[in-house]
Amino acid sequence: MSEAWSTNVSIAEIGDWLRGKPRVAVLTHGKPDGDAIGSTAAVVRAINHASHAPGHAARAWYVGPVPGWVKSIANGTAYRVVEDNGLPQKHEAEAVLICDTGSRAQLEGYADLLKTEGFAQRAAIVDHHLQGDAELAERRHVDSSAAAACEPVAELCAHIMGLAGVRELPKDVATPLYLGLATDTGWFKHSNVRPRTLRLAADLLEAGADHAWLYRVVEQRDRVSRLRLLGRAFEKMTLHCDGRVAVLPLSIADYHAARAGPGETGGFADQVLNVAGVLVAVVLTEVEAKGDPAQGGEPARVKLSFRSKSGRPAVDVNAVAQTFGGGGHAQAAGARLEGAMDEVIARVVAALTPAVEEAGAGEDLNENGVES
Ligand SMILES: [Mn+2]
Repeated sequence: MSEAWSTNVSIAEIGDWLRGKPRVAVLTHGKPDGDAIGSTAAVVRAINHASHAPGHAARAWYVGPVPGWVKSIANGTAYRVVEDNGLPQKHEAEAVLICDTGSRAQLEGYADLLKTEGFAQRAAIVDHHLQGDAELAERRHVDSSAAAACEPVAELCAHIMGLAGVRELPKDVATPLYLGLATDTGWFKHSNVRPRTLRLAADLLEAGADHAWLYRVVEQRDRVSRLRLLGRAFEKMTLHCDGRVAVLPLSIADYHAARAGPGETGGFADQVLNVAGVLVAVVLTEVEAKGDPAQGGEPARVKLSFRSKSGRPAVDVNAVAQTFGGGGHAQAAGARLEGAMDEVIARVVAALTPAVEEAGAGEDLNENGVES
């Protein structure tokens, strides 16, 4: 019988359990983001501050690619990248704490460790996701109403250090916690922000979290090549469905002209959603053929990245992406299609039109001067 994905221990119980362990390996989902790195770096520091043993009692283990800013955030705190260092040895993983995920698929990079005998008995999870694999760890604290894993992890850090509250945390623990809270809420813009999110942010600021430094180090690190590519995408943007759908095609030639590499389009569609009246943005990227399709190579394709505005009216882009064999979330989804760019655009617009009609007009429609 599989266990339910829900809380079965309190934060205090996880804290007490961790405090008795000489060595703790802290894991998180692959391709770690701000919440993953923030929550793990904070708890590693809290354990090591509380530990009187010489050397580092706790260490984070990341499955990459890790973001370029990880060194600035970790700043001397022990971490290892699995691709470079392998998995923690048995003696290094007497206790395992998993933050910001409880999903086996997201922990694939640690598969050999997860398979070791008695792993679940040595493991605890602190997470905020709606789904997870309960059998991974015997101890679970899952708060799906938390905007970030850093919310329950902040409480855990205070408990491990024996403090009365989050406000008493040292600055080097408060700062990564603030990072997780800020990035998982889009710097406090998304619908997951609750009064308690802002109260925790305030407590972390009182503890000395350096929020302006964080924004600079983590967000203000764009490359000129990426912005030039974004410029080309905006230049070529076409609007459809009375300005409610924006389509941005990028060819291989555009990448060359901007001197940009693949993967530099992250966040483009979100930028387009800043346009008034636009409900859905689609970035279409030409992907070169790999080898001869007749010999098992991949034909040329167009990669689709859909984003839709939250709030009302909203379009479920996951449903649209699924009609192309892709998927994702209601507000962010992707797919891949074969065919020439113009052909693919026509198919995408045709698929989006009924969904957009059903959603209705944006209340701010046409403020951007779209000709109707
Ligand atoms: Mn998270």
